[in-house]
Amino acid sequence: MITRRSFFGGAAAVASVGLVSGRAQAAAIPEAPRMTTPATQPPLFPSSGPDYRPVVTLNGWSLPFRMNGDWKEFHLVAEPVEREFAPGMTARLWGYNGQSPGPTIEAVEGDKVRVFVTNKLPEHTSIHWHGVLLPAGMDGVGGVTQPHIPAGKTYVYEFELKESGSFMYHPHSDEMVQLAMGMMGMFVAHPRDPTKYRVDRDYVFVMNAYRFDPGTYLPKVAEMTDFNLWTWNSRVFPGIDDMVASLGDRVRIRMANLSMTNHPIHVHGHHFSVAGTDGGWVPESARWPEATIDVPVGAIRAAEFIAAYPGDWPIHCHKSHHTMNAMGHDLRNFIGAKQNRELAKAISKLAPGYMPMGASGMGEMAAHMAAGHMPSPANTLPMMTGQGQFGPAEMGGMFTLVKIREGLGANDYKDPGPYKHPGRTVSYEFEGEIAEPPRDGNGGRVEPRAPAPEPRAIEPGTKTNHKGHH
Ligand SMILES: [Cu+2]
Repeated sequence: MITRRSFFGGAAAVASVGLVSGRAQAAAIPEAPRMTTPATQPPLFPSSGPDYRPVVTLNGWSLPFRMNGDWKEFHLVAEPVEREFAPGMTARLWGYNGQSPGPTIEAVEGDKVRVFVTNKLPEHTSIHWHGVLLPAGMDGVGGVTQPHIPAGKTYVYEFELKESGSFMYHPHSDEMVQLAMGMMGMFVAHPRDPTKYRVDRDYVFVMNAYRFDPGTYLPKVAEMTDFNLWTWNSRVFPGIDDMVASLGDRVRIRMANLSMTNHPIHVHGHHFSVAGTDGGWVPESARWPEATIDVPVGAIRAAEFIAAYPGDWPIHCHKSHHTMNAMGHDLRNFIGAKQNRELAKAISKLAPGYMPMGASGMGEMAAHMAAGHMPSPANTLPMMTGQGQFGPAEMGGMFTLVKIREGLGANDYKDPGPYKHPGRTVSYEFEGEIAEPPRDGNGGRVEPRAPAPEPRAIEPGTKTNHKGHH
């Protein structure tokens, strides 16, 4: 065993793989697998150690581990990555093992967890294990509980999981920049008893916000308030995969928030409740039904529900500008104004990012963009986009679908395609005679009102009756 002092003590101590092997066996450091696709990977069933139902990380993956004696060992590599937010836009971010966010780490209550963290960033970093109960020196606060991990070095975190739950990891070094660059991931601790808190589907994602100027690839890292891309696992609609469930499944969705504002997450067609937070499980008796669960900043809400009704049900942030992409957030309201399409084209050539709002709303603009009538800057997604089976979805940002179908296999996460609505169960156009609908109970006639009284000028210095004037 090497002591903490010698381990953290100097460059030589951590640079040498041989030194680590003193306590971590022959292959001193576990492999650090990388993921290069943003496609949702199948759940990673445990090949050793206690049994659990693994989570599905939306557009992400879980980090493989190895057992070393009774330690469960993982290897995270902090590094620059490329991340496709949705087809048509790729960002240059910082992340872990090839992606932003990093892979989900899954372990079991009671496990001894050892995480090697290699820093391939151009600056120092650290990892804080948000919500995990651990020794103070493993808390990952650069400068406070440990030295920052210098570029090029590898540090080790070791802790025994005292409890199961939903947690996160993220840097506690140059934090505003490193979060704005996409450095974050989920940490899931499964109950030791696999029958406890059992669900049939267990999804996880972490929410973040970015600020991209049109046509750029790097997020602005000093942004404090004016973010314009709202992401789940660094993806935006239509790039966020669906969450699939079989009719009757108990579904858990663990939603973490490392952006700088809250996200009220609304599910259609169902009621859900908070079964756990980053502080632990909520007792059954303390849960209440919701159709919208607010996820505060720096928090996790593990929502649970029974997939009781078949269909394609939206789940999305209820802040309407969070279900839009970056393009054109500076729009003026031109509803009711006539605009010339040629003029719009000319202006947008001079001012990249200029996007006139439609005279009758923005739906018309989305259609123009889709038809190629409107130029859009490189690497920039339309503000409203996506296609449903009945037409344009006119969404973006934090939006996807929960797809519930009868009789899916227990581990079938494939997109089942658009929902086939049975019989006459889709809203339809009324084709009968339409009489003028009565208004104000007088058949639609607007009675002239009494004229408003003439405003009277008040001479300066005139005393008024207003009380409470100081
Ligand atoms: Cu939101």
